[in-house]
Amino acid sequence: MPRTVLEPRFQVEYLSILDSDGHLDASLDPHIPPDLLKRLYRFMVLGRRLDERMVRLQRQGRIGTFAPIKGQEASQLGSIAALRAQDWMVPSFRETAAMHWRGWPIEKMLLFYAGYLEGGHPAPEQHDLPVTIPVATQLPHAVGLAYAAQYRGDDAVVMAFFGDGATSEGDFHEAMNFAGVWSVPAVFICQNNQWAISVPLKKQTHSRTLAQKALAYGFPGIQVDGNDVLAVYAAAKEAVDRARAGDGPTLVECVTYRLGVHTTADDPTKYRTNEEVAEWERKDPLTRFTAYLDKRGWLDDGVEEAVDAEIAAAVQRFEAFGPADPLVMFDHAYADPPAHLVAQRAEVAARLERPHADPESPPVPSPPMRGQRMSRR
Ligand SMILES: Cc1ncc(C[n+]2csc(CCOP(=O)(O)OP(=O)(O)O)c2C)c(N)n1
Ligand SMILES: [Mg+2]
Repeated sequence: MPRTVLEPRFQVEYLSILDSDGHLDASLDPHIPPDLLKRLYRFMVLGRRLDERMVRLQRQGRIGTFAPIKGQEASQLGSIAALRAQDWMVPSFRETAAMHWRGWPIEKMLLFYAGYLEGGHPAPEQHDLPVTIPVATQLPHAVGLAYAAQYRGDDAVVMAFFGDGATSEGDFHEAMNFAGVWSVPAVFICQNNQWAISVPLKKQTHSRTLAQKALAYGFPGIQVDGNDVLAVYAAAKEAVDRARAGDGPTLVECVTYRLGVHTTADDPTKYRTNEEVAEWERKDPLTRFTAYLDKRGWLDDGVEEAVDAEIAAAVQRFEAFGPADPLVMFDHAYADPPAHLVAQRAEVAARLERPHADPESPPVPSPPMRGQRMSRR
């Protein structure tokens, strides 16, 4: 049966500039100024060291569950470095290094993971959304922000982060569809770290790449070596420039690997092999970038010591913050809280007032009338 070829030109490109030994493909050199390279390096080292410190803080019970970034420093920082301050960052839940680049103080991120409401507030002048735990729900928000920027004529690009697992969610596809239809100034950074908790990539999709999913929505997708900070930066910069010029969205798939646990509540030895991890450790983004900078003579002394001191000072500020107010957990989810939550809040408030009262006979407040607002302590 004769058929007509409608679209013969679909293609998905792959970009890699720095190999695992830190050798540069000179024909692809994006000529990033040394000052920016040094800044990227400092933030990559800080991202790695902060991650290690946060795991220890969690194990000591000083912060709660969090998602480490080890192995994904180049994906996060190479991409976020392409944004300007007036642009918008929309994170998922694994972007500590990128958030720090955007100006989130370390102590504020620690407060978030210790359960403080204050840890989730971007500074008033900051164009960032807070951490989003529900997978992929931030993507329609990102497209809404980009649509608003386009509508108002703001000179702003929106960069949204998500994982390989998020591409299985309806929110991802709805966001991509509207991004394409409205041709919004958005850049989608998919950190394909090969795993969605214990579910491997091959169980998420039968597509050859995640980048190609953009083609179905009518805009370009590119796959990059996500452990090569130069390649990530080059691809993200091109995508941001495209968006800023009014040429619409791009999906950038960063092929990387989560070297650590999914969260501090996870044990990856239950579902993946040591050989697999060792293979990706040889492609560590930090080792190869260090080797490259060393070859160029751009490796400054004392970076590790300086970032460790910065982290230690931030941990001290975090610990001096004073106890969190447990009643805050009842705020903000509902404008009109249901009766059982109002009763629970009153019970917690009473226990806080009389911490030594007999726990067997808690005061049982009568449920308030519907519509009654809860006030903070
Ligand atoms: C809507 C929703 N479903 C399930 C979860 C539980 N969950 C948290 S992270 C995660 C996997 C996400 O995988 P991926 O998108 O690849 O991101 P990664 O964790 O690898 O960074 C799941 C299923 C959730 N947070 N939200
Ligand atoms: Mg993943």
